[in-house]
Amino acid sequence: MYLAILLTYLISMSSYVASFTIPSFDDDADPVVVLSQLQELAISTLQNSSQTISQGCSLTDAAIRRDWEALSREERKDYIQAVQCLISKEPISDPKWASAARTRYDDFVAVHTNVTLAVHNTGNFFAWHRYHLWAFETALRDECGYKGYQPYWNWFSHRDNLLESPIFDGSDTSMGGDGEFFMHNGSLTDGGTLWLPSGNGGGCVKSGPFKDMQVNIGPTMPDMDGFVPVGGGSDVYNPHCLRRDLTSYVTKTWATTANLLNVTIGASSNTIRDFQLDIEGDISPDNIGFHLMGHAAMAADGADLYTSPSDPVFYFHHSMIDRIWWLWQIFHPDEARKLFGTITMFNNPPSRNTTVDDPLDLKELYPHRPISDLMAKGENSPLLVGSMERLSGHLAGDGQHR
Ligand SMILES: [Cu+2]
Repeated sequence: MYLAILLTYLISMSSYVASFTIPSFDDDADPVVVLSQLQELAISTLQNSSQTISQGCSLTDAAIRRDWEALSREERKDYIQAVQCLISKEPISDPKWASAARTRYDDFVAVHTNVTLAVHNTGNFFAWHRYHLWAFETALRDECGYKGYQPYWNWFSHRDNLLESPIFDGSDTSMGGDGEFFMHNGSLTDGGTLWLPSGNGGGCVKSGPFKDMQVNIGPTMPDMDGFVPVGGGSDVYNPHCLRRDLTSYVTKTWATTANLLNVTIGASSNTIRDFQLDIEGDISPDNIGFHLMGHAAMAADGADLYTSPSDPVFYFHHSMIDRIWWLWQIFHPDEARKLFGTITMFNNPPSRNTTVDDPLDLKELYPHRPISDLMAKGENSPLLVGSMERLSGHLAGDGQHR
């Protein structure tokens, strides 16, 4: 994850500005191929920038987040086991703000739920989710013996049929399959302004390792028709089964080469403002943006603005969001450490702009770190200094498919 930081740090320390020629891409090309070409371009940009990193780390030392599809069966099982381990552990969050949390896994749902209005459509959106993701990954590693890093969901693979994705195929090396069929009339997403058709699920996940998963928090603000909110957030204990309605319509419509190119090197990529508005779906009424897209494709628990980390695929989705931010940062070094937005969701109520000194709030679960820590502003950043095992990047993106 911090490879992005390292890169921007590197660039800022030198008068050398990464230069590269952007090859021309075709909107009709396969988005999976285009994404791996963009990644190669990013890596070679990094390699050409410098060989060493000031904090004693180098490109070759950076930890690597990988595509779930590139993991072996054994690696997938190790990851699944680590998540199940977190689910089996006691929570450590304070019941004063997380009385509904019953497991260590729930701590991460509860904290997201608790700070939702301060971390979406705000200036800290990318950085807060980067920190939350790192915290979850660190818990898997430090508390559950996981040796790898958080895998990501490449939205462009199996975009036409999510049921075929190794993440969702319901096999024993998946993150569970679709929900059972539940009669409903689609979902109302994007703040209730856009109707999306139903998939074939909507009920409890009934296949794969998470088929018996109990969700304890939410729904607080679900999009799916017939999925009734309980009122309240991390203070309302509402044990229910994990529900999904895998909706390939969503990925088919928006996980396109044109949208990918637009946010990484195209018209929406030139400023942090446009990049962020595009990812969060606010730049064009025709495009819900990659962030909402991933959530809406899971639907049900995974699409709840507040409690979406209830679905473990949340972390796969946000790992991919983080990867796109990382790619964008490499291609736009002058914008890479800038922020766009205020400290309130959609600036409502009106508030000041976010600054890189603002703390990222994970309650008492992890230290409140300034945003600059996650963007390599400070040499004194505790996350950067000498913490090799904490570094994680996206170096070997796709690897071999097995
Ligand atoms: Cu979120």
